[in-house]
Amino acid sequence: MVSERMLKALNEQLNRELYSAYLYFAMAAYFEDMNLEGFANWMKAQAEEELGHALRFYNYIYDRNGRVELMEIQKPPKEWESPLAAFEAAYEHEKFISNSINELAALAEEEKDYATRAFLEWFINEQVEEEASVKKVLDKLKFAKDSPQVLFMLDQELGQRAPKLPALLIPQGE
Ligand code: OFO
Repeated sequence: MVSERMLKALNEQLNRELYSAYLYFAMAAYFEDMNLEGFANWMKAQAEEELGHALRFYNYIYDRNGRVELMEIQKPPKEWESPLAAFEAAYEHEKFISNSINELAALAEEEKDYATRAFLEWFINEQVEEEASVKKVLDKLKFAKDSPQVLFMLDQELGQRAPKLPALLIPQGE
């Protein structure tokens, strides 16, 4: 059983993970509109992985005999100034999420909730990967500046990304 304080914090993180999925779906839609299908694919894969993160929190809350409480999901932006601006926003968002995971870990330590602290280890490592993968694209976009050729090549590259889906999210028949 987790404390009321810990349960509230876990439910808030579940909401942030759902917002992350929402944000990346919004970015995918922005790229679809620009006919940058590879970028859209990358963002959809990112959004799907975020649903996986949300599911981990959902399941963990029940594993600890808690109650999931779904909250309103904030509306994400619809447009960005450029692909670069979208990836800058994605990078800022990932840093925000890393920070909130760290705060959760600090709370678990303060509460001597070592099971939650251990559960969060996966997310601490995942955030290193999340920040790095967004930063990698961001750096390439900075390098591309306004070159349509480089943007096209990057679009091809980002089209290769496949999501790492948890079993529950894999559509039947695949
Ligand atoms: Fe992007 O890692 Fe979850 O939110």
